[in-house]
Amino acid sequence: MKGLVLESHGHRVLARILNEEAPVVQATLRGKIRLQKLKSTNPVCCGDIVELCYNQGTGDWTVESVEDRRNHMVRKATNLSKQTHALAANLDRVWMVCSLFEPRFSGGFADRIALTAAAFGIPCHLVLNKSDRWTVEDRNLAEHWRLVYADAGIETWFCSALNGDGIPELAEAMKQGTQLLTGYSGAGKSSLLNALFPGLQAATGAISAYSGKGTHTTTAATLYETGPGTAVIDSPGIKEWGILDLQPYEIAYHFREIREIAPACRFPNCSHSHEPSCAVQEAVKEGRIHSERFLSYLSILANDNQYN
Ligand SMILES: Nc1nc2c(ncn2[C@@H]2O[C@H](COP(=O)(O)OP(=O)(O)OP(=O)(O)O)[C@@H](O)[C@H]2O)c(=O)[nH]1
Ligand SMILES: [Mg+2]
Ligand SMILES: [Zn+2]
Repeated sequence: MKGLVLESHGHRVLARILNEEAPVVQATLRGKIRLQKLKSTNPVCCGDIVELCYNQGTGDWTVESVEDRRNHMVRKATNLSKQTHALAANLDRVWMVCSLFEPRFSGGFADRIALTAAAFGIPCHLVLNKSDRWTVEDRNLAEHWRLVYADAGIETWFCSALNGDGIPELAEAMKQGTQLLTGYSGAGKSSLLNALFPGLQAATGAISAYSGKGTHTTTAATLYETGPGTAVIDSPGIKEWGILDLQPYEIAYHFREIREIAPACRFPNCSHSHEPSCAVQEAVKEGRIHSERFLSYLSILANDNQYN
């Protein structure tokens, strides 16, 4: 029997049996699946389609195999870590849910998520939540980021889970396929899902007044089916997004602004970090490439060199 994984907890998953009026079942992974995917902290993740088997004798369900994924979002637990962690599989879009403050927006963090989505061929959007708290200057800052990401080929949405601004538009955009919400803890992913899909009851948490950082309220990625063939995945907040091993040219390729200008560099294998007659560096100086994105690129490049 085929099942859709709704939650994954290491070697146990929660899955819904497909094409049947069956309830959700808990199933344990067969040892061979664990061995096949040793490098991953979670061999099966939400959004996976699995083959389930019911054991008459024990009354237990097991996951026999995992179908090949169309795509997935995978990161390293930290930059130093060798192990990978799969957030979710078989996605139609990734939403980077951020706020300007509490937690503070970080272009470097968003760019790492965007790079990963691009590397797996998944369209990615930016959401700036908590617009109810913006002053005029804050809104200008939000508009600035919107321009930066428009040049990167990433659409930005402003919204507030609190007062409902921008929610109908977002709800409409999420009515197709499977959507993953990811980002820092406390940015409002779960609140947003509750505002977008009333009745969902995703758990939310208050920001700790002491640290200004969110408390980790969502503990496991959870897939919620929102209609026939449509789903949203809430995921636990992330502190650091470790990029998988990508070659320098792949990193440059997935920064759209860099990809467009790179053919004008003198050296075909230019890394745009130190080479003479680099068209990308020139474009940054002239403001045709936003310096925020270029700095992200350089920092990702430097990390990678460290580990290769
Ligand atoms: N002012 C304001 N506060 C919000 C908004 N959305 C969420 N919050 C608050 O931000 C805090 C964190 O919200 P969550 O929805 O739990 O954040 P999360 O991104 O799911 O966090 P994790 O599950 O830890 O990753 C809560 O106190 C929410 O009430 C918003 O649009 N405006
Ligand atoms: Mg949450
Ligand atoms: Zn160059």
